[in-house]
Amino acid sequence: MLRFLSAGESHGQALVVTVDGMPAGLPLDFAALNAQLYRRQQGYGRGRRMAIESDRAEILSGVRHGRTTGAPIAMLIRNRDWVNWQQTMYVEPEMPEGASGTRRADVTRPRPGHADLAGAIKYGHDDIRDVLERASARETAARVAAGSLARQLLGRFGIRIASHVSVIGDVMLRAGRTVSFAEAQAIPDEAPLRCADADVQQRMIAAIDAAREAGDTLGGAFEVIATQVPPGLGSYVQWDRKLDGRLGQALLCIHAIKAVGIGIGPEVAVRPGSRVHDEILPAESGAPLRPTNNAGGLEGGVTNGEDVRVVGFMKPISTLMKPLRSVDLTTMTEAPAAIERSDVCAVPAAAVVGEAMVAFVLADAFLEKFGGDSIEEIARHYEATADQVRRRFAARGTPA
Ligand code: EPS
Repeated sequence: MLRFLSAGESHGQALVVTVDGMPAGLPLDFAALNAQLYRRQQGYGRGRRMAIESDRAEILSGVRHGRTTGAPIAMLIRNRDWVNWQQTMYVEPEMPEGASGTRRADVTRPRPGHADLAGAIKYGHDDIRDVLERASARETAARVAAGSLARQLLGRFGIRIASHVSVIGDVMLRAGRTVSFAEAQAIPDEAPLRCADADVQQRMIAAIDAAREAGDTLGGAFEVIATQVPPGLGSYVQWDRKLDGRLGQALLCIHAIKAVGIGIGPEVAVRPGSRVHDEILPAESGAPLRPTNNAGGLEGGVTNGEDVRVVGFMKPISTLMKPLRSVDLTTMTEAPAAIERSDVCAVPAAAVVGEAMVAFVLADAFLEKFGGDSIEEIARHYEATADQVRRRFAARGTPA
């Protein structure tokens, strides 16, 4: 229903993203879109690049007088750093006159953990820059722009999304500590690591400082929470319609994400069934109550009306200032891996990207269930379904 394609290199002119499938008639909040891009740039442990950029999305199509028209929405995010890279990244066969920046030497020593080696083999590149420019996590700015449109669509129907950082290296929230949607939502964008516990956050900062000092990097984990998600998104009837599978893909395709948990995630493997499954209790009125939400709002690949909770586990950034061993591909001899300017830790940024990807997948599933060409049509379908569910449960206990 909803799809997007991005293009752009980390040090090229710009990122571009085209979002297709947005219904007509959605008023867009441009400031909210740019606020999401700003959030992605924050976080203790980012590198110098984030001081250069201040990402803004320019909408080129699909929007008129502030409202979506139903046509594809193309957006442009310029790279301010481009002025420093023109001599390295020019598009023309010959360096254009007046190209600025410096001409950088070829990158020939792949970084373990990055796409460098696999990409150079796959595409036959001698200069690994042809790989890393596109494999860079800079591309996630485009995803946040696309996700922000999806978030605004969901917001029209009361669905909201927040995130928090739960792990940095070996520092983590205490076991069993559940962060509510309200708590995650209340964390200020300026909080250094957007962790829900101030003491834990201080220890996380210390861990990042120690890693920087050691020329090392740190990964971690974040949780994305979506609230007021209507029941019935996704389906159990076919493998590719299961929403948990689609959310897994949405997070695993973010740079450096190596594992995903839904609800209590890997904990399900070690607890007995009685401590995993969320009981179903009768309510005074309305839908049955769930006293716990270990399932993260998904049963059978279908939303059950509880908050959707998804955790992303991120590996440490692969550019190490104290590089690991590698091979120089020109001489095939051992050499330290290349060093590119980079971040020590980018988990808070990944959390914002995670929100965007979850928003995108939820909006896609939302349009599948309630779809229409305009917001008005979708709203009619949405209200009618909500009403039907209300009536079904209101009838409880009344004799037939
Ligand atoms: C990033 C931009 C990049 C890196 C980082 C994320 O900019 P530069 O390479 O100019 O410093 O800061 O990308 C990586 C860690 C990576 O491995 O590519 C961004 O916009 O998020």
